[in-house]
Amino acid sequence: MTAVAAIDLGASSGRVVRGIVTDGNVHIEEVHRFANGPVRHRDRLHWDLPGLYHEVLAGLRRAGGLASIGIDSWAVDYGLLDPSGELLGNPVCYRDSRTDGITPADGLYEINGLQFQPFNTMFQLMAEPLLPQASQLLLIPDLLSYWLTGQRGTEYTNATTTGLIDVRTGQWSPELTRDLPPGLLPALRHPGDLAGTFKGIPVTAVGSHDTASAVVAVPAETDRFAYISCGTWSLVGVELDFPVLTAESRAANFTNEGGVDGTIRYLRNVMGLWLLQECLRTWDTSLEPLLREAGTASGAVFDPNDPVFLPPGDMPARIQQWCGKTMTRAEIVRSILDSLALAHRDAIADAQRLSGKEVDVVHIVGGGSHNELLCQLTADACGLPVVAGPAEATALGNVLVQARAVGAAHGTLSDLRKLVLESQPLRRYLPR
Ligand code: ADP
Ligand code: LRH
Repeated sequence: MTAVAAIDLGASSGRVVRGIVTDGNVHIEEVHRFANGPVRHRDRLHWDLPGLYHEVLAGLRRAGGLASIGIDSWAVDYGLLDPSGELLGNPVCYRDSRTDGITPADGLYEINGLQFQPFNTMFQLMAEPLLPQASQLLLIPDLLSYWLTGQRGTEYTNATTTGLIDVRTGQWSPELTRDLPPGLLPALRHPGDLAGTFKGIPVTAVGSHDTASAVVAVPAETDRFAYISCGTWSLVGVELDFPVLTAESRAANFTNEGGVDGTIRYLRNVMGLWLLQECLRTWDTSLEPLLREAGTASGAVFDPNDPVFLPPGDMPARIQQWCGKTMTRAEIVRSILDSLALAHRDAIADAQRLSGKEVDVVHIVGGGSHNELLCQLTADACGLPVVAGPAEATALGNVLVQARAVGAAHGTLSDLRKLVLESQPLRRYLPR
C-alpha cells in the first residue's frame, strides 16, 4: 500500500490529504484543513505565504508514512527571490488593484493562447516594484516546493497561466520574456517529474495549477464531456489535444491552458462562488439556511463576469446595484446561482462551437458540486445531464499523478479517471 500527500491550496481554503491508490481504487483522507483568503496590508492585497507554509508543515506531520508529496494551488501568483534565495515581500494577491486598467498588446493570443485576465502574471510583472531587485520568480506551488526541498523549478501547467509560455512549443516564449531580467524564470518541469526531496521523501511535480489537477480527476466515462471546476472560480470548458487560437476564440475570451499529459484545457473563467463567499463574509452568516431559502426565492440575472465583482468588498451592494433593485438575502443568493448557471451554459455552448468538440454530459467538480441547487440549475440551463463530484477533485488529481509517478497507478488520463469513477460518490442531475 502506497500513501502520498497532496497539498492543495485553494483561494478560500487549503488542505493536506493522504491518498492511497490500490487496485481499481483511489481513496483520500483529509488530515488537515485551514482557511485561506486575501489579506489587506496598507494599500495592497497579499497572501499570507509564511502562514500557509506553517499549515503545510503541520499537515505533513499528520500525514506520516509517505512515498511522495505533491503541491498545487491557485494560478498566476508568485514570490520573488533575492540573489541569496530570500523571499522579497509577501506575494500579492491576483485580486489586488495594481493591474487595473492594463490592456493586452496585439498579437499576444496567437503566441500564448490565454484569455485576457488583468491578473495574468505577465501583467502583474508590469506593475511589480520589486522586479529590479529580484533574481528569480517562483509560482506559489513552486515557492512552497522550494521551501520544502531547496530546489527551484517551474511546473508547466501553472507556467501556462503566466502568459509567458508559447502555447505551440510549450516553452518559455523568447519573445514574451525578452524584457524580463535574465534567469528570472526557472527551468520548466512537468507533472510526474521529481522536484526534490523533503526529509528523504520525494516531492513530485503534479498539475500544480489547481484547475489542471481538478481536470485530471473528472470522472468521465467517455471523452465527450464538459467540466466545471467549481469553487472560488468556475472554470468551464472542454479538454482538447490542440489549442484553438482563432480570432473568434480570443473574442470569446477562451483560454488554452496546459493540462497534464500534454492536453489543452480550453476554458473560460466564470466569476464563480466568490460572489457567494463575499456575500457570506459581508453578512457574517453561514451558507446552508440561505441555500434552502434560495430554493424557492426568485432572482434577477446579472453578468457575473463584470469586472466590478473581482475585488473583495461589499458584494450584496454591488449585485443589487447591478440589478437596479433591493433584494432579500435569499433573492441575492438565488440571483447568483441563476446567473452562474446561465454563464455555465454560455461557456459550454461556446466551448463546443469554437473547438468543434461536442459533449453529452457536464461534470461539476470542486466544492460547488455540494451545491445541489446550482447543480440542478446548471443541468436545466445546459439541457444536459450533470454529474456532480468529487468535491475534492483537485486533491484527487494531485494524488493520482503522484501515484502514477511512484508506480502505484498506471495508464492514461482515462485510466486515472476510471479510478475516480469507480471509487468516489457521485450525484446525477437530469435537466428539467
Ligand atoms: P477553492 O479551491 O477555490 O478554495 P473549493 O473547491 O474548496 O474552492 O470550493 C469552495 C466553495 O464550495 C465554497 O465557497 C462553497 O460555496 C462551496 N461549498 C463547499 N461545501 C459546500 C456545501 N456543503 N454546500 C454548498 N456549497 C458548498
Ligand atoms: C482557480 C484558479 C483559476 C485561475 C485563478 C487565478 O483556483 O487557479 O484557474 O484562473 O485561480
